[in-house]
Amino acid sequence: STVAIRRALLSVSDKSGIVELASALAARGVELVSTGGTAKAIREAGLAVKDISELTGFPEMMDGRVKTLHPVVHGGLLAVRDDAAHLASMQEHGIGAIDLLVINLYPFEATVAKGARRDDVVENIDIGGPAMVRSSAKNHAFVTVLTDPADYAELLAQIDADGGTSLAFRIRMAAKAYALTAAYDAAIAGWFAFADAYTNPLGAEALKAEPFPPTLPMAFARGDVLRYGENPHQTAAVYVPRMVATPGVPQARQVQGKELSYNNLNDADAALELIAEFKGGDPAVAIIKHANPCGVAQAPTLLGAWEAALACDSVSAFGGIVATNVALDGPTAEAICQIFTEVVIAPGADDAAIAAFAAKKNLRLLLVDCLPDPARPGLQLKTIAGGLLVQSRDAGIIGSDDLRVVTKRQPTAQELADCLFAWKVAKHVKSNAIVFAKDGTTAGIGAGQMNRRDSGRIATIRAREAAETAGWDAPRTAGSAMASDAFLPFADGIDVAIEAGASVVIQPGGAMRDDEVIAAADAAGIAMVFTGMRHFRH
Ligand code: 93A
Repeated sequence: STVAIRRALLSVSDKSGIVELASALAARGVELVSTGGTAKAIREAGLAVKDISELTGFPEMMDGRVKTLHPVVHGGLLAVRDDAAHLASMQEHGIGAIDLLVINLYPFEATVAKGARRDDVVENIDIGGPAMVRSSAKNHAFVTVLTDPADYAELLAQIDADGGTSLAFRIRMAAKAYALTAAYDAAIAGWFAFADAYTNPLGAEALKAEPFPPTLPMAFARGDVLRYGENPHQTAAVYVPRMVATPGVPQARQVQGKELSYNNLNDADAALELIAEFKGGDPAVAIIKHANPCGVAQAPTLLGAWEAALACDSVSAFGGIVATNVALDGPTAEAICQIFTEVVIAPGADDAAIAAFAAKKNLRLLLVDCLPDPARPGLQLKTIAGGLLVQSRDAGIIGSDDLRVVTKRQPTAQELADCLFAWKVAKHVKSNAIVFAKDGTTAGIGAGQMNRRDSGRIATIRAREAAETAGWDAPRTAGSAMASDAFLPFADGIDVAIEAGASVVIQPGGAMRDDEVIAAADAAGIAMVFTGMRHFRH
């Protein structure tokens, strides 16, 4: 199964090591054929090389778009060497066998990465290269294809040892070749679906017409392999888009601390997405446990926001994930270090903050360049038995203009502010979600229950315990806003708000019994606003 190399086609964009390889091949009696730039480099080194145009009888044309797309090239790569009919065709059409293809493709990803113009990116989509890679790899019984300079030395070693390449080597190189073309096309598809659509007016226009790109799974590449998954008996890895449109936790810089676990990544993402809702606003802190917030607060200072967020539920905050919407400062970092924290993620940290965290060796400190845009488009994936669910991410944002007051009593400006705060948090709480908030601080959060009343009860209990711990006269739910992530189906949904002492309710509305729910609120003197938008999160 050893195949001797008599003629080689060299066509590389990355020319590292190519002159050395060409000279080693020439020294072993191999005839060299090459495309424009590669031929030039080899010729300049004083070696004999035939131009591809001499083989094809056509000039390299159309800015190089058509150089190797010709039967004399693909016939030479694809012909089955022991098939009489194939040999007859070669004879008839003057096609010579090509035994070795040395190639690498136009640098598509590098061109995107350097922020090139759209037409430059498009020009860097290699067509002839992948075609030759696939032809050679298909015909690996006879042809060797090298797509990586790291394999040049092994090729020469095989030729020197056995006079040619082994089938095992050719199969290994063929597998690598198809992995390359698959990844290459995935990157192109990913660029069209993600990067181009979000960075280019042209691409954005196209996305509007096709708002749901189907080109998605191959757009991801495996990143880090994790120690284990959600539990130690599960294996796990992070996959990152080949074209990153929105940097997130996988792109964050880890300043210190242990390796990130699967749960760390998941929780840090929940923290980052929640705190991004407060991008550009007053300093805010979110403390996350098991992907749910246990305390969120916004205050004039970051330290104030931390203290308020912690006071919401200091029991659950133990071992939590903390996110801030502004750069960390020394006093806040020192305060965070007072309790056991798994991960801190922030858009920057000053020297004093970095120094404070350094004392906590295990704490993972992650810094991002900027917070993601909560309104950005994007896709969410979830596997189910036998399939994959894909949906656009929940980018819905409610402002005061979107609210419809449905009760006799109009909410005050402060109540409306509390409503919007509670609503932002509720969007990031697993359903069923009930969130009480007052003065820019969550008062009680109830998450993930199978009925809304239980979530309300839990939120109330949390608020009562927080008051006991802090020594407040009353739970913060008194005079608070209550947010419900989905509509209150029955009038008794208001009971929880009444019992907690809430003065205003924010909810989507749209239930069959809305009239009864509104009447119950009116009877209790509670103001209520409808958002017209639901935020289920499962
Ligand atoms: O524009 S192409 O898609 N058309 C072709 O026919 C073709 N043949 C080889 N690009 C083509 N190539 C690529 O040119 C190779 O994949 C390689 O990356 C590059 C080498 O060109 P040069 O030798 O001129 O530097």
